[in-house]
Amino acid sequence: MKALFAGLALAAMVLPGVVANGAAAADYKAEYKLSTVLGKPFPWGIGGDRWAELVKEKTNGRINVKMYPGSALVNGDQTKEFTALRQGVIDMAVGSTINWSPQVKELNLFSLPFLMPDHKAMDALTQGPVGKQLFDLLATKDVVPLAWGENGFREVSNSKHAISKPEDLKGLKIRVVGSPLYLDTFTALGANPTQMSWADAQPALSTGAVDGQENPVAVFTAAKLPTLGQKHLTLWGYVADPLIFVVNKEVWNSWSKEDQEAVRAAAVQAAAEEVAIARKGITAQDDSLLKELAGQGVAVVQLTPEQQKAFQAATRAVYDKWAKTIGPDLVKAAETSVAGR
Ligand code: X2X
Repeated sequence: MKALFAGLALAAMVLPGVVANGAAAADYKAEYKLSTVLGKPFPWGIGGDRWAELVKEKTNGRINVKMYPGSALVNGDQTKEFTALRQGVIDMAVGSTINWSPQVKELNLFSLPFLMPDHKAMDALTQGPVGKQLFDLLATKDVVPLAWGENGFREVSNSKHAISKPEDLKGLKIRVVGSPLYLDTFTALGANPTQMSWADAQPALSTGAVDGQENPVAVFTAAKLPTLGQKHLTLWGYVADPLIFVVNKEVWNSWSKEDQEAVRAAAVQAAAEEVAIARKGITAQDDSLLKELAGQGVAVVQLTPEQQKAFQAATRAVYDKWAKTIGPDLVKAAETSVAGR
């Protein structure tokens, strides 16, 4: 009996990854750093937090995740997140396809103007062959993608006047995120786009250094952008950014099979919950968030299909140019998935 016990103790010492009585293996980190751009109460932050909570629960505390919102692990520069993730500076992330697009050009797919007409189209991409192809691609880049979440359809707002046709954007200074595709789109629409991080966007809006921005309604409200002078909001649904739940590959490989599956299940569950939260209040069935905005003095313009076509026509050349960069086959596959939704 004594000898058997000693033998087991020895095995636990010399075999990394052997877990005795559910205790963490010796090579597990005390804390895993999870990066997000937005924290709570944004849907994105709620999703990241929920993932951390579920991981702890499902691994019986063996994996302890701490969320770092505000792109804090990359000093607020959200376009550096993917590189930091590959390098292992970040262990895990819930990241927007837009912020990773500078490093993974295929992720620009979701930023093609008017590719996705509705949430169903988004689901057709993320939950279908296109989503699988993108996950396979990411898996070659030192990360393990686990689930698709959602930031949402990005609606344009500004402090000056209502936007219902492309000419209304003429000369407006619009803050855009860090993929050059957005510079092309807003330039094509006659606006004056300027790239900056989310951290810099809010002061720029409040001082009037920029006139407008584009972000999902859930972000617009949670960030209280109407209090920063953003009183005109146009629902044009030109692009939407999904979120991706990922783990750095080396970190992933350091975990037991059982813990890997627990982290995956936690991601799938947290992502599904997060998507539902991201869509709350902005659909035909439930437009409570839009009503709330009207109550805050925001003039909301909902484009008619005819009006939307004018924006689509004005950005068609941008679509065609970027389809080549993204990969014509991938774009074709996406168009087919959207058409068949
Ligand atoms: O910076 C933005 O606009 C945000 C928060 O939506 C992203 O990170 C893509």
